Amino acid sequence: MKITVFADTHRNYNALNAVVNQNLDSDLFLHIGDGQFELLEVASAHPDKKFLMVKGNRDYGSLDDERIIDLDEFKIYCNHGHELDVNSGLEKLLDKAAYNDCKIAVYGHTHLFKTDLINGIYVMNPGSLESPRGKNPPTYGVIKISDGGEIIMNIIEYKSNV
Ligand SMILES: [Mn+2]
Repeated sequence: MKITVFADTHRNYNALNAVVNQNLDSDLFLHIGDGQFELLEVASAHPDKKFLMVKGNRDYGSLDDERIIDLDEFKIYCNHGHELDVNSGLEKLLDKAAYNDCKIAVYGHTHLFKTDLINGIYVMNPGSLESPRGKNPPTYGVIKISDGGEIIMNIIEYKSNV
């Protein structure tokens, strides 16, 4: 299984669209907030693909603040993170993931990519496709889950095709 993860696209439709088209073999596209308009536009162009998102602090309306994706082997906890104070640490995110019995926790908001394994929970921030911080390039994330349940997380630098 392949899950392509992005966050904080902040109206950069072109980058989001390119990443989706570069990863059409994904079983799921996951937007971790701050990009509802471009996500809806890209998703509507791919009705055969599965897209999910959570609400960022710059998103509006009745989107979910958190989502728990229940795969067969384990669950993924998704939260943009602004209400979990991710800029000052991951304790609340990890608590939420553990409380909800999730093996993977995905967040955004900091615009700083990260992959880690903390207290048995795989953690990913895909970075930002629009305004990365820390002198990083624009990035997104890919989570691959093998048939045996092995979890591999990668951060990938976004490069346009043109
Ligand atoms: Mn944000």
